[in-house]
This record gives sequence, structure tokens and C-alpha cells, in this order.
Amino acid sequence: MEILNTKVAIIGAGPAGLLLGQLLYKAGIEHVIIEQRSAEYVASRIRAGILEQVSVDLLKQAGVDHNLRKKGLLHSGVEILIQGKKHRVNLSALTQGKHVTVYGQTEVTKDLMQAREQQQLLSFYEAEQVQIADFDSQPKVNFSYQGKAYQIECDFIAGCDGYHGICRDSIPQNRLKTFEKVYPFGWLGILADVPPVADELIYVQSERGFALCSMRSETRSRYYLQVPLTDHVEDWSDEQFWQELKLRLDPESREKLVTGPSIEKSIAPLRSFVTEPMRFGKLFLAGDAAHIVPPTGAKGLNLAASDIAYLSSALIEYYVQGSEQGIDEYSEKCLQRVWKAERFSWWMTHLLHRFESETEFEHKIKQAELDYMLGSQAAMMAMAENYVGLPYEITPLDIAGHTEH
Ligand code: FAS
Ligand code: PHB
Repeated sequence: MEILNTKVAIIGAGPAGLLLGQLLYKAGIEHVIIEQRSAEYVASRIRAGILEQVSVDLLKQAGVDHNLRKKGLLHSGVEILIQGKKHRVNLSALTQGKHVTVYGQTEVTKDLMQAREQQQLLSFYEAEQVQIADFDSQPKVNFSYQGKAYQIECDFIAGCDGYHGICRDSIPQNRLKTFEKVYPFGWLGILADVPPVADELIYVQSERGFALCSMRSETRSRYYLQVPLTDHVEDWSDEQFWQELKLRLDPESREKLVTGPSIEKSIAPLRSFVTEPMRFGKLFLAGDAAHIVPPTGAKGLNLAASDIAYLSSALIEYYVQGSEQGIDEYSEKCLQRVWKAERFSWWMTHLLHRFESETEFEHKIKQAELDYMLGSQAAMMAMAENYVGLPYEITPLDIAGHTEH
């Protein structure tokens, strides 16, 4: 067995793990990333598409925003289509000029991976039998890589291994509490090299179910349909997808919709999930390893970024200033922002999706809530400030203004 020593062992090379690695590198803090999948697989995953301004600022501080500044699309509003009528939510006017940036998680991941490779930082892709131990005293990560056994001894472990990872499951059940809500439907998503149907996103509430018209660029579109959990992606031909989407759109959008062959098509289940706390001795959970939101509010990727903003600042404060304050406050600070995003994502999902179990009274109440929101400056302001992203409790790297690279 080969024994390696480092300060921080990061498990998982998704956006959370890669961004943490990049911020620690910028502060000169030694770390290693251990990832179970191949680099090609990680770089090919298609997921989120919307970045909050605070996430964009963090990627800039990490020094990986070159492509984002060139290719990211600034959006100052979104459309909500209710029973065939479109309503524009002017995000910028409602939030003193804030906006969101359309830039795929796939691109964020590639930018972070490219920076990591250029900086020649240590990453173990296709690691097997990854296990963590002693995270209360002398943290260790054991794994095999290319047939050889490794053990990493470190000061801290960052569990960035997503919802299905091993870090959360390595914590004794009596030390954590989880909260979960599973939704009775999924999102069938399609990616196609066709121009988007509109300049901004369209969130659709229709009698046939939710739909979302999004994009990755001016030539690549991303669409979603609410589908029953019993559906399988092979049940849906491209043609059937486009037909169903048209039935949920307004006449103008239906007319403008450009269809084409899918380059990716998949069904994602929807759940709300939170782990409390997010810190266990010298093990920190971050991103999907700690929480999941239904994608309706475009918060999943952005919550991973805010966890990493807090964790990177806490670790840099520890190594640069010898203070444990950020580490001690990590879990509480993350969870304050996580639960607000959980609420907003649940609320948007509740309002815009069709629930078979809904009574007629509940349906009328939902329509009244939407009607009130779209007619009230105050209610729209509340929706807009959550959608563009709530502020961080700290300015990331305030503490870590100390950068080595
Ligand atoms: P990730 O899951 O991205 O990364 C975890 C990494 O850990 C993976 O690379 C995994 O291979 C690795 N790993 C797992 N187990 C391991 C082990 N034992 N050892 C080593 N490595 C291990 N969010 C949105 O905002 N909008 C969306 O539209 C949206 N769509 C989504 C669609 C799908 C199908 C999924 C699954 C998620 C979607 N999300 C969306 C949420 C998504 O973007 C996440 O919030 C984001 O990927 C979180 O990043 P990480 O926390 O890094 O977790
Ligand atoms: C996406 O483009 O993938 C996307 C955009 C907004 C959402 C969810 C997903 O709310």
C-alpha cells in the first residue's frame, strides 16, 4: 500500500469537489481529489444550466471564468406561461440590476478540469473501493487505483461525492438527521442543437403538466417535460417529445419552436433532501452529498457553489490564520442558505407542476397564488430575489484574500 499525506482529501470531482480544489490551490493549500468515474465521464455529464451571480463571482475568484465571460448568456428575466398566457418576470428590475447567467454545468466542469490539468494538480480518476476512516481524529481515505492500494492521511476530508456517494453513508446514523420529500413525477430532459424557442427561459404550467424551455447557447436548446415516475426514457421518441412539448406551449411559442434530433435525453427524479449537520469532526459534506433540490428553481449547482464558498473560506482561514471559527460555523452557515433554497425550489415545484392527488380546492388555491404573485410587485420581488440567488453570509476569499497563485 502506498501512503500519501496531504492537507485536504476531496472525494468527488463534480462541481463541488473541483471548485474546492481550485480555491484551495489558489490559496496554496495542498489537496488531492479522488473520483470514482473517468475524467471523460465526469466531463460528459449534462445537468444544470443556470448560474447565480454569486456563483459567477466565485468562479471568477477561482480564476476559471474565461470561457464563462465569453460564452455565458446574461438573462435579466424569465417567462412564466400559465394556462397559455405568458408573463415576464423582470428579474433585474425587481432586484436592483441582478441577473442570472446561462452557462451549462458541463462547461463549468470542463473549465475546472482544464485549469486543474494545467496546474498539474493530483487527481485520482477511476479510483475504486473508496472508503473513509477516522474522520474524528486522524482522517484517512483508502482506495485502489490502477490495481494498487493507496491510503491518504490528511487533516480534513471534503465529502463532495454527490447524493449516491459514500461519505454521507460513512457517518453513523445517530450522528445525523435527514429530511426528505420525493415528488410523484420526474423531468424528461432533451438536449438538441436547435435555436432556443425564446430569448429567455419559459417555465410552463399547463393542464398537461410542467414544461421548461431552456438553453445552453444561441444554437443549443434544453427542454424538459414533467412525466410520471412510471415512464422510461425509451418510452419517448424525439417526435413524441416535441409533440407533447407543443401541446403544453402557447400558440406563438408552438409556431416558433424549432425541433431536431436529441443529442441527450434522460429522466431525472425529483426530490428535496437535506442532511443535518454537514460537518462531522474533520469530515465536511458539500453539494449533493448533503442536499438535493428539485431543479425547478435552478438551485442544485448554485447550492454546491455556496457550500464551497463557505468551506474554502473556512479551510483557508484555518491554514492561513490558525482560526477554527469558519470550520465551526460551516454547517450552520450552509444550512441557513440550503433551507431557503429548499423552500424556494419546493415552492416553485408545487406551483408549476400538476399533482394528480391535488383536490380541486388545492388547484384553485395554487392558481390564486400564481395570480396574486404575477399581479403583486412585492410578491414578484420575493420570487425574483430567490431566483437570482440570495447573498452569501460572507464574501468568499475575504478571509482568503491571501492567494498564492
Ligand atoms: P455531483 O453529483 O455533480 O458530483 C459528485 C461526484 O462524486 C461525481 O463525479 C461522482 O462520480 C463522484 N463520486 C460518487 N461516489 C464516489 C465515490 N464513492 N468515490 C469517489 N467519487 C465518487 N441542478 C440544477 O440546478 N439544474 C438542473 O437542471 C439540474 N439537473 C440535474 C439532472 C440530474 C440527472 C442530476 C443527477 C442532477 C441535476 N441537478 C441540477 C443537480 C446537479 O446539478 C447538482 O446539484 C450538482 O451536480 C452538484 O454537484 P456536486 O455536489 O459536485 O455533485
Ligand atoms: C437547465 O437549463 O438545465 C435548467 C434551467 C432552469 C432550471 C432547471 C434546469 O430551473
